[in-house]
Amino acid sequence: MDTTMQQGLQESPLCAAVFMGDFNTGKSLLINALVRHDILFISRDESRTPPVFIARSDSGEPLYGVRQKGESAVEINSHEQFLSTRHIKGAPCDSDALGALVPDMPFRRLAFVDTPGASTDDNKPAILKPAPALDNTLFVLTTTLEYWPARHTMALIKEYYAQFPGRFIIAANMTDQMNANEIRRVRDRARQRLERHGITPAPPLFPLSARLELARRIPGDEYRKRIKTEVRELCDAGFDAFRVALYEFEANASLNHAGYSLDTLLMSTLATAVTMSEKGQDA
Ligand SMILES: Nc1nc2c(ncn2[C@@H]2O[C@H](COP(=O)(O)OP(=O)(O)OP(=O)(O)O)[C@@H](O)[C@H]2O)c(=O)[nH]1
Ligand SMILES: [Mg+2]
Repeated sequence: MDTTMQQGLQESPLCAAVFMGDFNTGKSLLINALVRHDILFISRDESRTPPVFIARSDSGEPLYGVRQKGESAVEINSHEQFLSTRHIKGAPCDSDALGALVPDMPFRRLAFVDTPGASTDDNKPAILKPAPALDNTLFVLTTTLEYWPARHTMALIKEYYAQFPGRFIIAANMTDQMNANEIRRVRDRARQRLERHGITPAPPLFPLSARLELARRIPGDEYRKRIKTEVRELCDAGFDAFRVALYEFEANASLNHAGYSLDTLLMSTLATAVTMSEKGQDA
């Protein structure tokens, strides 16, 4: 490989899907469902985890790492350490980025970024601004089917749509909590509703359930059995369409790198852009 090509490799920004949205909307569970592993910390409380960068590993067991604030090296962690790295009341978090390499994950080149959920005034959403490091990035606003048209969600949608046209989609999670008529109604009218707010052409909105998707691979799963067939089918179809949108993004991205290491993930210009935008969000 000649030097120009190598430079090209280094400069090509990471191809990634960045998940953002309110806390407790299921961003982490959604990524677990996509990569088909229980990698990320899941909680009903605000998780206050630093941004997590996830990509495929070409071998063996999952690998976890952490980047400490101000350091340029990655430390390897156990899964337990990785799961407990977050802001816990009274104990500030010294890490600004976490990484995981997942074997057999269905996406070969697309990396995933889980960002801390936003909630109250003191934890406003860190909205990313266009930058070369984000040129290969798809933004996935994660909300719930029930609350997606809330005023502040609509404001976030507008903002991301304006900043990243054509690279922005909406995952309307927890669709398993709604009835079939309601799901179809939202699904069929979301476009109109977005366009009424001046968001034209509307980005795709996928009604889905991370919870049901994770259980899909478990034969006879009790949770899936409890959900009405019609609802389950709508959730599965929504998730399949969402997965296809991610595969299409991956297939169309200009990519030329061979594989990821925790270093290439956590020292990437994308990781820098995401962690910088989280600055000032610390507890
Ligand atoms: N019923 C149902 N519950 C879900 C679904 N997705 C997530 N949950 C639950 O919602 C809660 C929050 O999920 P997380 O994935 O931790 O949410 P998050 O958006 O990552 O939250 P933060 O990291 O705090 O921003 C957990 O209790 C999940 O089990 C879903 O599709 N259906
Ligand atoms: Mg989370």
